[in-house]
Amino acid sequence: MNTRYESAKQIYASFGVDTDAAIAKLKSIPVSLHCWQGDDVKGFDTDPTKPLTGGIQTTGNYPGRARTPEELMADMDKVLSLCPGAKKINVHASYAVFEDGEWADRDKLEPKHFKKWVEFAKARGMGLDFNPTFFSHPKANGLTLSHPDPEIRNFWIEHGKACIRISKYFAEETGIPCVMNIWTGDGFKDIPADRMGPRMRYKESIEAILSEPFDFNMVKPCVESKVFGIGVEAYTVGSAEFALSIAAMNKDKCLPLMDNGHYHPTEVVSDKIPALLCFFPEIALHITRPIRWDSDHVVLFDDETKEMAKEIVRTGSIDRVYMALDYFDASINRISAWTVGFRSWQKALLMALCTPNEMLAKLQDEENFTELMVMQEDAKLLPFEDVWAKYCEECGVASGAEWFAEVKKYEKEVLSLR
Ligand code: RNT
Ligand code: ZN
Repeated sequence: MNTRYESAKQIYASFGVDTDAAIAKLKSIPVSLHCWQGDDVKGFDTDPTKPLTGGIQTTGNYPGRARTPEELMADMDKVLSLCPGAKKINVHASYAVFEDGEWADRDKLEPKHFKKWVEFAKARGMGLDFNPTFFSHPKANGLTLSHPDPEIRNFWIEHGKACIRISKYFAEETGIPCVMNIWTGDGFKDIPADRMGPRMRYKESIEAILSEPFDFNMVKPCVESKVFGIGVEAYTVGSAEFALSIAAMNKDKCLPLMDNGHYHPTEVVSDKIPALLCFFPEIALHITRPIRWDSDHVVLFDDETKEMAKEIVRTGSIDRVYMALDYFDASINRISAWTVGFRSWQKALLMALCTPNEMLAKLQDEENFTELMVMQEDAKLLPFEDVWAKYCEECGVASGAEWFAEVKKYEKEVLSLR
């Protein structure tokens, strides 16, 4: 194995790539693991038999879904043990852990309801990210932060503010900045009579949430855009232009978040990353795999995933991009779904770090497009597997599919008993 790595290292060196440095760098890049793959985005604060709302949908009914915080955290631990690299945990507000029969509505959530998550993250030396939950709730019927009824709007503004306070608590407890993402499925199924009204109300609501005091070095509020959702096909309040503009106009307290499932199918987020980095000091990403629409399939090591990682690395922006996974597949073993997605993004980052970016950019600047094509194709066959194997070995995880044996064992011993 080490001989294979030594030989690969030499081949990469001849392209000007330092694989030892690539491996060391990747170990320092935190990637946020979303808690919601483990339980089909159900959370713990509402009736789990009620459907998911907000225009998103999990499909499939593979057995073994996590039903309690304990089950979900145990499942996440299994995933963490199978994945290389630095991790953060991404929690939704609907995953509040209530104790002793206590319950609080979304506008009344407090840091104490997330103590268990802080303990979980701290014990594993990880940071936490957070998301207010503007869906799957009786007051989330079509519109939330953009609702014409001030009472409903205020309820959700109070939820957003509560979530800023919880994000502060996460950052203070872990010492690691907390990315807090605002996404709503607000929109209409059919042709609206007023497109601007809801957007003006959404804008004012987001600004009201951001008026809650926080330190922008430690809490990173984001606004995530979307093109459309299920049952919300005609109009989305938080469109791309809306979300980008609100982030641009509130640059001292908010970042844009791009989810690569949230654009028209021929648009690519890999191209949008360097566009935003020309203007925003920091941006955030939701990494997913859309098939024909925002289907939230498991992230794979596919071309667009690689291209997104490349843009982050070759623009020198690793420290400017907050990366989080966002998908939910209920049709296969959920631990495996989580693990494949996390490992795929790790592979994409490592491959990007092992790409002869400087050499290729030089060819482009010299307008040597013929050689650029030849070298880009050549670089695809570099002995990446050997570098990946070395990285996994150093991180103490399997490099190949041997990890799946662990998942099968866990399914037999734990998941199948649920
Ligand atoms: C939905 C958005 C959003 C959610 C999570 C659960 O289309 O992508 O980010 O997936 O908040
Ligand atoms: Zn998303």
